[in-house]
Order: sequence, then structure tokens, then C-alpha cells
Amino acid sequence: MDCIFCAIANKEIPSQIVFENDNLVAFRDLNPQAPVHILVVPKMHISSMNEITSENSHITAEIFEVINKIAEKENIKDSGYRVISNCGEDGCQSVKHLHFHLIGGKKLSETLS
Ligand code: D5M
Repeated sequence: MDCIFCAIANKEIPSQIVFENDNLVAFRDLNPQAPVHILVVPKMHISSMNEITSENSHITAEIFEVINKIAEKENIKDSGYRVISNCGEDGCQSVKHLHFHLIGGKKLSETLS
């Protein structure tokens, strides 16, 4: 399977990793939309939010715990931030490996669509 985020998780291609543990990796987005733009992804290949199940949802829970820690480390915890996961065609998901965008470091737009 040809998956860019699996390749990042396996260190087959370089990325700016800011956090890593056995289950997940967090790295800076190649095309940052804000001063802080980090992607948090499970190391296990899960294609999208549609594939979250009772067997793997503990990893998603862990991702949100880690997002909290990264926000603190990046100094955006108090000012605020946004977490987005695009899903499927209408959601404009371009990489078919579950990922959560952590975006902050500036006042974000009020519109989500
Ligand atoms: O977002 C996919 C995101 O993945 C998009 O913001 C660019 C980012 N991206 C793609 N390739 C890389 C690499 N190699 N390093 C870091 N970031 C990357 P989506 O929600 O699927 O539209």
C-alpha cells in the first residue's frame, strides 16, 4: 500500500516530527495554514474517521490527549486552537490515512465551511 503518512510513521520519508509514541506520530504540515499547523496521525493505517471502531478508538482517544500536550508545548493552549479531520470527498480529505490537523497561533476564521 502506498501511503505517505505510513511512510512518515515508518521514517521512510523525512518530516518535522514534534511528538511520537508507540501508537501515533505528530509532525508539521508541509503547507501550514497558520503559525502552528501540526498533523497527528495513528501509526496504524486507518483510512479515515469512517474506519474508527471499538477496536481502534483507543488510539483516537490517545490522539486527543496528545493534542492537548502539544498545544501546551506550542504555547497555544491558552489562546486557543482548532482541530479538524477531513473525511471523504465532500470533506476534501486528500491523504487517505486518518489525521487530525491542529491549527493555531493566530485568530482563526469563524467559518468552517
Ligand atoms: O490534509 C492533508 C495534509 O497533509 C495537507 O495539509 C498537506 C499535508 N501533507 C501532505 N504530505 C505531507 C508531508 N509529506 N509532510 C507533511 N504534511 C504533508 P487533508 O485533510 O487530507 O486535506
